[in-house]
Amino acid sequence: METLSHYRICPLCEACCGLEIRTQGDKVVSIRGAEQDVFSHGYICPKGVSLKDLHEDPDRLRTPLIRQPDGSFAEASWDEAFAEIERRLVPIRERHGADALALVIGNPSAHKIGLLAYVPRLVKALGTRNFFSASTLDQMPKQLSSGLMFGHWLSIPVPDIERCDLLLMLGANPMVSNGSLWTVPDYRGKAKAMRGRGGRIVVFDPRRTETAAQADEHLAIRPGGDAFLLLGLVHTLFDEGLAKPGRLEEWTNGIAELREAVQPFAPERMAAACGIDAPTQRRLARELAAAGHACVYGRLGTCTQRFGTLNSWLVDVLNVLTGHLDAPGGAMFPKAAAFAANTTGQPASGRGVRTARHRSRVSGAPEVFGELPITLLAEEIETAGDGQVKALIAIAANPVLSAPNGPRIERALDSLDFMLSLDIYLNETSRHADVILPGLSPLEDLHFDVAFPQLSYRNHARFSAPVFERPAGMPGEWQTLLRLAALFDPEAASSMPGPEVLIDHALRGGPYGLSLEQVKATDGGIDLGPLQPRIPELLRTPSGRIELAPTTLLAELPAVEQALADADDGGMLLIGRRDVRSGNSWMHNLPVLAKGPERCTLLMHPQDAERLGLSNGATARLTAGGAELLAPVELTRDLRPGVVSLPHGWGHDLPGARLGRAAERPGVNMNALLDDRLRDPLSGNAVLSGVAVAVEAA
Ligand SMILES: Nc1nc2c(c(=O)[nH]1)N[C@H]1C(S)=C(S)[C@@H](COP(=O)(O)OP(=O)(O)OC[C@H]3O[C@@H](n4cnc5c(=O)[nH]c(N)nc54)[C@H](O)[C@@H]3O)O[C@H]1N2
Ligand SMILES: Nc1nc2c(c(=O)[nH]1)N[C@H]1C(S)=C(S)[C@@H](COP(=O)(O)OP(=O)(O)OC[C@H]3O[C@@H](n4cnc5c(=O)[nH]c(N)nc54)[C@H](O)[C@@H]3O)O[C@H]1N2
Ligand code: SF4
Ligand SMILES: [Mo]
Repeated sequence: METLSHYRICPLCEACCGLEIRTQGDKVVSIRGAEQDVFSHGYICPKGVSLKDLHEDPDRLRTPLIRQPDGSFAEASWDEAFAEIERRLVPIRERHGADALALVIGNPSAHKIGLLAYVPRLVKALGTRNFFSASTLDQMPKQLSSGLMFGHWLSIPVPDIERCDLLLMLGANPMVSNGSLWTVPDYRGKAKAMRGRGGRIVVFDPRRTETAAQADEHLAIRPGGDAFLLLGLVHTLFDEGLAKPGRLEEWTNGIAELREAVQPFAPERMAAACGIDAPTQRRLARELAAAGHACVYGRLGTCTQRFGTLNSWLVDVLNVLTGHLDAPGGAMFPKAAAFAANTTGQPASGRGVRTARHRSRVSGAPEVFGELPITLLAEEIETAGDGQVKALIAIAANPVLSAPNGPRIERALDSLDFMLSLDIYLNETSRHADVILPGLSPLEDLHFDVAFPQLSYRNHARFSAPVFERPAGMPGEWQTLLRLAALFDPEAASSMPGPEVLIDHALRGGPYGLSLEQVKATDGGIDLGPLQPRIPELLRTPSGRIELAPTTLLAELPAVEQALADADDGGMLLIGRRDVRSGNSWMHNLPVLAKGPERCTLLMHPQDAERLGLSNGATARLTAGGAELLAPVELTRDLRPGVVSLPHGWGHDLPGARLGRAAERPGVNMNALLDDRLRDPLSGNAVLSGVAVAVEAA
């Protein structure tokens, strides 16, 4: 049989690698990195290879499922599934109003144009304010700080690593995660090249991660200590006369207010709370100011904290004050070929961002970027009254494992009048649904990244066609979403074209005036060059300037003072971690990733283990609030003493899920231990790291 070679962009993480997929008939023969890809140049990780297993996974859903009166699921046709949805979901909205229907959107939707570009249409048709997503488990703090500073939620600067001499990295592990809010395939190779040119990388992380081990300097920051450290660094810049924004000075508001506001936060006062001594803080501030091309980059570990928004802001404050924002080799803004709000409208002016246009019903949390904190989903379902959530549509989301207090979410889901899941598995969350509608295998779908070119280390335009024809009768997810929307508002659905038309339109209206045909004509995409300075053109703040000292952020500084007084109670702090062979909560069913050593272990420093009477392989009991977990101990000196680490996304032993392989080694759900009341009040983001736990031998 003839072997065909296909070019396919990987949808499994933010690195967006181009892959070469060889097929014979309907079989995948091999998957490797596509050498001709103008952006990823042949890089691939084990998850890319797992697309074959995903395509072939017998547990992956290929037809809709409808829950039967006995609780089991039966396969159904699409018409039957939609009839059930129409019969049960539509009346709930008629009876209880638009807000009675909530939406929860998960991570894979950021990687699928068929979901990302069409979910807004469903939201509009539903008219609900109860919109929740994984963004409040992840990057909402960075989106908020960027919105306040630069005027748009997705105007987020990224390290220009190919020209950088000094990279300070906080709370990120791109050697494993392959980058986040920074689309950078082959971080390892780029970091190596940077160091080869004499550049330096400094990593702040409570664990000596794979990224820290490969860097020049690792500083084991105390979990939750970033706000203290970053304030210490900003203070030093002012204190030592090193604050020199250079070209940006004329485009920046608030420098004097900021200088005043950070006055109390000298490194000498911050040292104990962040775990980094004052001379080191001062040295790093000086190095940052002196470097020709430098960048500060903070990611997940800095967002999933009480001061997530402050951290995200202070990272860019450092970039601005040292003249490294928007400068080659510094923190730069990509210019995407399509879909970027910061390339449309009037340059250097805009409306900025607003929050709290509405509030959550029960706790009164402000809306941010149209979303409410996902940690409040359960209470909106549980709490009776006007506007109570009675039905839920979950789209590519597994909050039972990925959000704090999963057991409470499970109970809440069970109490709904109706739940619909758009998911490719019958898993921990979708098992609670009344109807499950599957999507395509990634190999049956076209691919165009809407979000990640806005976060890429280099500008580019790429598209990939489906590898296989989709099975007869199987709709694309965009069609499923429009069909759903039409149940509530036929208008909203009818006017929306398919993805190819959408992409072509966005490319033509984009800053490079490309067409889809032009991009398709290439094998490996179009390189649009290194990042270029974009200030003031990029700014969409009402002032048309960078807002360095937004009042809502300055108003949080007294809370930092308070936390400083409360810091260090001497207990154990739990942090998370990621693994190369894992993708949040849903890839443990794929053989190529599931093999190898046990991954869901509790990492602990030998010093702590000795004190607690634990040894390698022993079982530890973790307790927090009323919850408890048992996990096998793995000793390592890579962890800061007093800190333990568990990965998230495990706990595949819940009854009713259909994940045969994952259930063989289920692991434990670390989120079952986390307190859903802890969040960054500004962005609504959950606190997932640095959480106090008690640890003992079981
Ligand atoms: N403790 C702790 N918790 C965390 C984190 C952490 O670091 N620590 N990280 C957080 C972060 S950053 C994130 S983004 C969230 C992620 O949490 P979620 O948004 O819940 O995402 P996943 O865990 O990736 O689950 C994705 C779901 O989508 C389904 N799916 C996969 N592909 C498709 C598809 O093509 N179509 C459809 N319809 N469904 C699909 C999967 O079966 C699964 O049910 O987890 C968060 N939770
Ligand atoms: N292989 C793999 N790749 C993935 C994923 C996956 O599950 N597996 N998930 C994807 C998703 S959804 C995302 S959002 C990205 C995330 O990608 P990254 O942002 O790189 O996130 P992590 O790899 O979780 O690294 C976060 C780091 O923060 C550290 N940390 C914890 N607490 C603190 C703290 O208080 N301060 C500081 N400074 N550091 C702290 C942790 O020890 C950890 O090393 O990864 C994506 N890529
Ligand atoms: S790094 Fe991310 S995009 Fe690249 S192959 Fe791996 S999972 Fe896919
Ligand atoms: Mo994420």
